[in-house]
Amino acid sequence: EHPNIQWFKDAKFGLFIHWGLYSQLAGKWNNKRYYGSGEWIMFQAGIPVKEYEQVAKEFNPVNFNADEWAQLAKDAGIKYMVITAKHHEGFAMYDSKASDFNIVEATPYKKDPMKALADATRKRGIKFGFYYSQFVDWHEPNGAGNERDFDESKKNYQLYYDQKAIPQLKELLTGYGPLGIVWFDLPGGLTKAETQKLIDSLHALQPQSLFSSRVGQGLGDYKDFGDSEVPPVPIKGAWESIYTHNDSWGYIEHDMNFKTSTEIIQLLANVASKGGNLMLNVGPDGKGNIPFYSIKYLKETGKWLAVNGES
Ligand code: JFZ
Repeated sequence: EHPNIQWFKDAKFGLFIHWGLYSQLAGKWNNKRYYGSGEWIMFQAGIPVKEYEQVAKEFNPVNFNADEWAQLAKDAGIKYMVITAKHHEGFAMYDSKASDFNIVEATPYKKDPMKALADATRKRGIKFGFYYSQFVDWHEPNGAGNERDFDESKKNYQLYYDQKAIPQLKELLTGYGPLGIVWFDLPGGLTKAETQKLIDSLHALQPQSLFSSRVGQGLGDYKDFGDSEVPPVPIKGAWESIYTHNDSWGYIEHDMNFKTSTEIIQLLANVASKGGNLMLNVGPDGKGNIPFYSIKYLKETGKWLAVNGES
């Protein structure tokens, strides 16, 4: 068991944030609407890498306000936040030296929102963490998942790990203060020994940081269930259920299927009764606004927790 697992076991409620270039597209491409997973639009709409790169030129989240996001989490009774530093699209939402496909180099915004968010959450006693898609990267010839732009038989996953994923993970673990969590996703391309080696080299940078089970090979410091999954019976050990507030992880303009505060509270109670944490996702838009109904229902949830919750 990880020596720093106790805060996580006690946390009960986390906030997941999917935010990237897909947020700018908002579930639409060439006048066609997509539904279900806004962060997969590059894949679903078959957008070529060169065209997708142009989206960065329109991404300018001028309304992003780290203190507002962190305060919303605080008011909602949330104890930890995990935000997408790089999703499958391959775009770094922070100042990365390892790839210039990042928010500072490739967009008119030119700033690193993750620095501000790391500070704003920690200032409020909320643990801060990064989601990082370590294997799937549709932007890179040697990353997994994009067989339309890149020939699979020519891929060298190890090269991608060495040149992008590992350097970027090291940037995230050294440039943003103490991280509560590194949330890996969709593992692949590494043996168990290689995965352990990756974990060890990253834990060496931040021993107190917890790594999610999607680092792969049955490793990781706590267990994540599948999306929108709660175990039927109580489970021992540290674990988390993840849900998104509406139907998509990344922002989709025409997805209005938000859970009410009553539904969120029921979900929290169900997960907590089995001994786990609920990490609920919101998808801010391309301007940096958290959807109106996410703000409304999260605040209502926080009001209820302030009266009826344990702490
Ligand atoms: C992954 C991503 O592909 C998706 O875009 C989103 O970020 C989500 C949180 O994670 O999707 C998964 C990964 C694992 C499972 C299901 C969806 N799973 O193990 O059931």
